[in-house]
Amino acid sequence: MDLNNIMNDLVKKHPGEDEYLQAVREVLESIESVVNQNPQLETAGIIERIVEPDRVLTFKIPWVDDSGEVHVNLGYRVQFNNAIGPYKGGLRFHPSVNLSILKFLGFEQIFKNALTTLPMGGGKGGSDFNPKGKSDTEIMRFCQAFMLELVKIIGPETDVPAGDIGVGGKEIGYLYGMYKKLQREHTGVLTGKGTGWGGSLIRPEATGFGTVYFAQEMLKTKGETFEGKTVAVSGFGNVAWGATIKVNELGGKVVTLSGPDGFVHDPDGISGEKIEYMLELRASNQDIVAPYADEFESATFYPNKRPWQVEVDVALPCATQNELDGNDAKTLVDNGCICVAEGANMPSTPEGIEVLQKSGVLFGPGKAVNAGGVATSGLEMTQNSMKLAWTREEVDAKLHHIMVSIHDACVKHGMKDDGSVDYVKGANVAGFLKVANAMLDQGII
Ligand code: NDP
Ligand code: 2IT
Repeated sequence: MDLNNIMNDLVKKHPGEDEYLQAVREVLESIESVVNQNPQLETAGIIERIVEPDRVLTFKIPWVDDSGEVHVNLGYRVQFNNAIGPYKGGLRFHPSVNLSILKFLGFEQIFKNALTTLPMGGGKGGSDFNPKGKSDTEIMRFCQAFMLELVKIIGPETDVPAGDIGVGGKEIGYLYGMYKKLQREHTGVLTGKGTGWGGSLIRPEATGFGTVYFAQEMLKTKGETFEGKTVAVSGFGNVAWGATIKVNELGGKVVTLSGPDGFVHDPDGISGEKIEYMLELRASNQDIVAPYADEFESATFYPNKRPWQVEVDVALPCATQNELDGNDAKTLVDNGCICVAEGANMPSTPEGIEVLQKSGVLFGPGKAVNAGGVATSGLEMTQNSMKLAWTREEVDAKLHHIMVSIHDACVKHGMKDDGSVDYVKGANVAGFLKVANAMLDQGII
């Protein structure tokens, strides 16, 4: 089967949707041999059906700011694939949000969710609303206005949104409040809820913890651990925070954080009160990481630069898509980096991935590495259904187990003749096979 034809058709149908096309291309390149070995996939049109979302809801969100001015933002929910469970995936509030970005994220989410071993389909949503500088009441009114539309297509057995960039516990609370009022029911329709009203313990930490658990397994394949390793983290949000905590616990030293304004280098390591300060920085809604270097004199701020120029053993990109390119990858390799594990979604460009893989650096793609966030969302859904709450230790043990099993799946499907592991291929093939087999069983729908 010629996957190039499918890709070319998609490029014609969706011109300019670069991030979406980038994500599809990477998966199709990885699964080519599996598709050729399984002709029933072609007969059932699996590839043509899996690359298009089931449906996309777009809507406008009018809201009023504190000074009485009216604003109109765009809102979206992409319901991509529900072959193995209800649509599941986060909401992103960021000015850069557009359909291409949400389709790329929704597409990745299908395979990521399949890897978790839990019954969740793929979806994503969000808005071009910019939370930067907004007051709490403005964020509340915006979330309420957003839910007035989103409510029409979500439900605990249909589609279960969660957080992503710009959407954390606070926003989930406001969204949930409006859903509950409109539907007159208290159900697990969103994950990442407050732990006093249905949220799972460990969910805030889960993506970062899972990222480091996965990287730990990658390092193990080379007889290495985090003990004594220097680590570059990008971003300073939810994922960066969780990853920094766990690297510290495992004896490693995080020496960088970054924001859209540049990065900070703290050679003394980001631990203790400095990790607490990350939460303050994030809550300030100011969109900049620079104040860290004013607060802690061991740190230096580098405006408009990325953290990949710092000499480290391990790099954990935890900010956003396409933040680590071919040149960054080359610098990391030249500086002796042995492992890059993606806490963010698609942070490395295709050129970046190629440089890392060709240089023998352990490279873990986001859909495997950062699956701990949505996996713990799945555990939150389970607890909500059972009307039970598990302890921190129980959830953490399940998260750890899931990350090890995702690593095993990547090794199983990505092992190369020379004994090294192509984690990109492993993750794509394992995730794809699970969803494709479910689609085969369920007929042409
Ligand atoms: P947050 O909003 O908590 O943090 C995002 C971080 O990235 C912030 O520090 C943000 O700064 C920074 N950032 C945004 N744009 C840029 C940029 N262009 N350059 C450098 N830094 C930037 O989001 P999350 O931590 O939740 O998400 C981070 C990544 O992890 C995203 O790719 C997301 O899709 C992915 N992810 C998140 C999961 C979750 O459970 N939250 C699960 C799996 C993946 P600022 O806000 O100041 O712009
Ligand atoms: O990209 C992701 O996996 C997330 N933002 C988390 C999604 C979720 O439903 O928990």
